[in-house]
Amino acid sequence: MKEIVIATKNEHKVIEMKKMLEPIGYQVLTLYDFLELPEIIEDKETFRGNAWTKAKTLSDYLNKDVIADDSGLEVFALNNQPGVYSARYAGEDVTYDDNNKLLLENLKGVEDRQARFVTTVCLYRLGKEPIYFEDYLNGTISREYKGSNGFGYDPIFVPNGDTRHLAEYTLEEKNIISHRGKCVQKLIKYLKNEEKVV
Ligand code: ITT
Repeated sequence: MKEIVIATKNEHKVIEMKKMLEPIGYQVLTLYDFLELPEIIEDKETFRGNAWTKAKTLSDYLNKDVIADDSGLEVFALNNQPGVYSARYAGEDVTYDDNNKLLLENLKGVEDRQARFVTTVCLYRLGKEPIYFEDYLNGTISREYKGSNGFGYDPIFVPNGDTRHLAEYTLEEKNIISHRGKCVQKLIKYLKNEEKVV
């Protein structure tokens, strides 16, 4: 069985990835499986740069293959902000609600509320070139909050073609259309095809 490390402590991501990778022959390890980990500074200006930094730092330290992802929200009228700063838009150690409030404040009086979520996954394997997968979820930023599922900007994000806010979706519904869900599907498809070739 091939070992692969998922660079996250997010329980939801762990369960989802295990479910997809184990059936195709991977033993999935997570950051919970290691007592000591290096400090990872996500200081790049792109999602790809941050996903690579996370994956490379861990792979070098653990001497194992690693899958890392980075995600965020790009608002077109705000020059694609908050982007890579999505988690700390309102500052360090802030809540999701602080970030949402600031975003709505910055969009006051703005008519064009188009935005997209982005996920980039980096597959970093020892002795191989890193491979990247990217996907998006397009939508608009609402003026009011709705729903209590999900996390982050979900209560103020309305996917294109729907009137429901993302925080009103069940996890299963969100995974089918989401930037992260689709990106992970691309990764799995790639690994499955590779299996067939080898
Ligand atoms: P990791 O430890 O896995 O890096 P993180 O909180 O940094 O967790 P991400 O890199 O996936 O998570 O996302 C960065 C921020 O972008 C996150 O804190 C949210 O504010 C926002 N975000 C990302 N995906 C989102 C989603 O599906 N729904 C709402 N907000 C999201």
